[in-house]
Amino acid sequence: MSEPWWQSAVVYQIYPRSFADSNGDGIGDLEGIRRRLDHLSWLGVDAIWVSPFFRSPMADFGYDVSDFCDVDPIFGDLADFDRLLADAHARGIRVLIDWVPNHTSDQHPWFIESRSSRENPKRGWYTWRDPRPGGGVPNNWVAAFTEGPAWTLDERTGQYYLHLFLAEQPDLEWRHPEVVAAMHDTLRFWLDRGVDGFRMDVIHAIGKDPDLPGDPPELAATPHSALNDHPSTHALLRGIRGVLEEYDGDRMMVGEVFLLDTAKVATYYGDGDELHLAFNFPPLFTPWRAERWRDRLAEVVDHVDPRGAWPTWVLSNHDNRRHRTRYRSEARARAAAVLLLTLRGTPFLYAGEELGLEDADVPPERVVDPGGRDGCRAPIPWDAAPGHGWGGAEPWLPWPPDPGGRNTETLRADEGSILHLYRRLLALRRRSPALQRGDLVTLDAPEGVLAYRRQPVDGEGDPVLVAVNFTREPVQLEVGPERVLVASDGVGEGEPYRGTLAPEQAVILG
Ligand code: TEU
Ligand code: CA
Repeated sequence: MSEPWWQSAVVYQIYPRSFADSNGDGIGDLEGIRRRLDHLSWLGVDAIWVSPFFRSPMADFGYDVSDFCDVDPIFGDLADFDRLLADAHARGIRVLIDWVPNHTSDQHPWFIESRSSRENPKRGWYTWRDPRPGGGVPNNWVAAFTEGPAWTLDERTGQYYLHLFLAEQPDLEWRHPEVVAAMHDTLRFWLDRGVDGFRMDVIHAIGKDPDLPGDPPELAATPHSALNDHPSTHALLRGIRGVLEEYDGDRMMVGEVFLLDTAKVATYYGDGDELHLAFNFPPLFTPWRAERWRDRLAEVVDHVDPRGAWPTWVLSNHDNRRHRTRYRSEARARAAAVLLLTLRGTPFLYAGEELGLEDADVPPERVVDPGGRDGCRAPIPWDAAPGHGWGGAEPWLPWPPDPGGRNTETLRADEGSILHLYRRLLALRRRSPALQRGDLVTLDAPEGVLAYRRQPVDGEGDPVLVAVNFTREPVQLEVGPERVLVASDGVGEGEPYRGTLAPEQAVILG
């Protein structure tokens, strides 16, 4: 039996506003993505995940959806989507879209109806509660971004509605069967169009405790979205999985489970009947230290593997500072790329990390995101010319540092660049069954070094050995007669390994 495609795939996240602009309005769009598919083919990614492009008032730049089954005009239209999908598929690139099931926009027709009166048939599609006796919010849950209450009073009907994110993002009430049915239909809409699957936004939050118990006082400053872990979500996920299984062709779902605890994250794979993949975010918040990374690997071995579940790895996304910024040097970003692309599991790249982009320095007057996440959403520079491939208009956010040097065209012309390193890593992964699906065995290594062997599962292909020197010193590491397949700094590739790792160097040996 062949293994599912998403286990060996490398997925590339595209934040559509920031990727490529086709019509010179300074905002990236679907046609812009389509025109840049050659870059992705050349790089060698297997799939793209496109962040939301649905109709939206853009209070949260598309994560506030007012129509799940249409494209926002700023990004194009359904025909543009169909063309993007067809052209991606023609290149063998799968397409995942971003489904936002926890909430809608407050401008979604469902919510407009729901808030119109207490008797409206859609009242129960959202979570409405009376003020507490004597007035005040129903519980102490805190919303993400604002750190204010997760409740907003609707003056007209005298009740509060729940929103774990912005007030413009009311939470759907998944205990209501009509919500389940309507949301399942939004999946079918896109599955019918041919998408290969979904990234599912804050999926762990869709089921809530119907009693809405307050969060413990010591966690009262933590957004409830990072704490919500109610058992009812698991049955909802099995229902969602059932919708995907109505379709052929290995459709998949990867869930954003924003609980910073790998043991909890692992439960969302269910018994092989919930998420196919779950994002595990503790590594994304892990500093550049060998011991800390060893712990992260051990957590996956302890909690994900025993379920027969397949891990994921991610270092950057559209919500957090890029790892190039967090780790503060290109040498580390290169070594981190070797790590990310050689661990056991599905790696997710965030557009621009292959260019070694740092977050943009966004002056206060240009900050537009209520969560302050603008820096990592800076536009991707495509060439060295002043518009960097974005046509005339000033893009919606400032450029990342050094767009004249750090752009796709300039780095493609430089074989020693980080972009070429990513390409070589992807090419090696693609031809190495050990890297794609092999077991991972951690090896003894000197302090500050993480070393592991990737062992082919069924004797298919050769094992490879990976060593990452997290320190600023050269380190001796004896591992027998091996050849350097890839080195993060390019030094010694194709030559026999000499038994020493350079400072902050990572190598793949085989
Ligand atoms: O993010 C959910 C989420 O939990 C994060 O925003 C988290 O609070 C943040 O990373 C803290 O570091 C998802 C989307 O990825 C995000 O862009 C949306 O704003 C949010 O859901 C609401 O839809
Ligand atoms: Ca545009």
